[in-house]
Amino acid sequence: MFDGASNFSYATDFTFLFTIIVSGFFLLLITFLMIYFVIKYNRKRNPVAENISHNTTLEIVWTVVPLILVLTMFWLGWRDYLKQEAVPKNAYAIDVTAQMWIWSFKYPNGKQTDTLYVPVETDIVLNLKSTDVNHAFYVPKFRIKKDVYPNQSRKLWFNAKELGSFEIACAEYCGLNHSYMYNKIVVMPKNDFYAWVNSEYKYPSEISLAQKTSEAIKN
Ligand SMILES: [Cu+2]
Repeated sequence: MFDGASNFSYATDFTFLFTIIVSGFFLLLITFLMIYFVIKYNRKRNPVAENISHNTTLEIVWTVVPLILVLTMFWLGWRDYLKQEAVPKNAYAIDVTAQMWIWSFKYPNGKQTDTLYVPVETDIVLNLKSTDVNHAFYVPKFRIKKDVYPNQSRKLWFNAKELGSFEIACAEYCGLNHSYMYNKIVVMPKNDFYAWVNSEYKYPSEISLAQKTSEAIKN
């Protein structure tokens, strides 16, 4: 948690943590109260049942407090959803095609690869398309995921904050070799990316990429 590598990761992790803390707190509280009441009001100690009608203060508290908490969860999710849907106008566009069972990526100049390369600290928009069934483009480390449908183009944007290589998965079971759709997204220094994308090479040299990435991290 809080080790994501995109502009969305912190907010997503925060929402997740908030939800877990609230849920954990109430799990403990309710379990504790349940056990406490079972012991306190057991038959040996209270042979005659009591008829308790109501307690207005308590009822207001247990209505208003959870209401505020769940509305906060909703608001956190909604706020981040809106940000994720608002694609920046001049984002760098890459076409992503999903098919059984491979991803392919096409850059604005027509270059095509089966690993996704992106420049660091740049708004990137992916135009997601499928040629056959439903898939889902998922980058766990970036906390982004979107379903990819046939006959529909959907947009997913992000800004990578860390250099390196991260996993892409298909998160929608799409057939026998669904697991083949594990892939990599490589975040490169900006200059290297543009030099590579405009070159004739299909793949950046792994060695120079690793060197430059480690140099960039040092600086
Ligand atoms: Cu798939």
